Amino acid sequence: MLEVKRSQCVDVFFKVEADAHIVSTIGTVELVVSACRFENALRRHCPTCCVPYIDTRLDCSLPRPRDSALFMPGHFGGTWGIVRDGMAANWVSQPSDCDVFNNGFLTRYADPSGCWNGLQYTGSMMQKAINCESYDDLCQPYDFSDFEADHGGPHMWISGHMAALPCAPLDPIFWSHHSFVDMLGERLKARLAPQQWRYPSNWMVPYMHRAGDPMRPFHYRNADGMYDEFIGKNYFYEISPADFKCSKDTDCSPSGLLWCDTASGTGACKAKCQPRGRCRTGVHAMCYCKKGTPRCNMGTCEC
Ligand SMILES: [Cu+2]
Repeated sequence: MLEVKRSQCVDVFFKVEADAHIVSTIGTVELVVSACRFENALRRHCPTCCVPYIDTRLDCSLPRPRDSALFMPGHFGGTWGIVRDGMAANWVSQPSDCDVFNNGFLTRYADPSGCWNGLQYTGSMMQKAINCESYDDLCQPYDFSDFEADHGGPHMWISGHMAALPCAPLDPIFWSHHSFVDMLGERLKARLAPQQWRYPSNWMVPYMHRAGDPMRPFHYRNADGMYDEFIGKNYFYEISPADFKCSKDTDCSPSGLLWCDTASGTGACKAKCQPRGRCRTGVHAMCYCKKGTPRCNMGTCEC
C-alpha cells in the first residue's frame, strides 16, 4: 500500500473516483473498474497481495465499534484526528483541494457510538441487497437506493476524509469498504439469471449515468462495467467470517483480529477490541493483545 501511495497512484485513483463516487448506485460499476485497477497497481509492488474487504458486521458486537483491533497500528491505524499510525500513517492529503481539515494529512473522526446507530452493516442490510430481483432492482430508485444509503454508513462511521466524498478514496479504508460493497453485488449476481444482471436501460437513469454514456476517464461505457471479462475483473471474494460458524478463534482469522464467541451455543466470529477499548467485563477473549494476557477489567481491555 505504501508503495502504491509513494508512486502517487492513490492520488491518481482518488481523482478518478471523485466523480464516480458521489452519484447513485450506478456509480458502482465505475468503482469496480477502479478497484480492479487499484488491486492491479498494488500487485505491481506485491504480486501476492490483494485488497481485503472490511465486513463491518464483525465490529457491531463491540460496545464501541471504533475500538476494533482493525484500527491498531499494525493495521488501518488510528480513528481520531490525523492518522499517525498504521498503514496510512502521515499520508499527505493530496491534491491540495483535499486538505479538507487544513492540517495537510489524512484525517479521521470516527463516531464513538454503538452499532445501534446504523453506521455499520447488519445482516438485514445485507439480505436486502442480496435478495434483490435484478441489478436494476438493486439500483432503484436511481437517485438514492437503499444499497447506496447503507453503503454510506461506514463512510459516516469513519468520517474525516471518508465523509468528504470527493476525497474519500485517500483513505485506504475506502478501498476495503468498497470491496465489501462489490462483494454484495457479486453475491447477488451469483443468485440471479444472467439476464437479470444488466445495466438499467430505464429513461429515469440520470444524465451521464446511462448505459451508453462514457465512463470517464476509462475507455469504457458505463454498461461495460457489468461484464467482468471485458473490464479485466479477475478476482473473487472469500466467504466472510460473519457468514460461517466457528469453534475456535483461528477458524475466524489467521491474524488474530477476530475471536470466536461460543457463548450462545453456536460459534460466531466477532471483532476483537484493542487495548484501552471498551469491552464486556469478564469476556477476556474479546480483547486483542500482541503480547501479554488479554483481560477485560471493568469494561476496558488490558494486556
Ligand atoms: Cu462510497
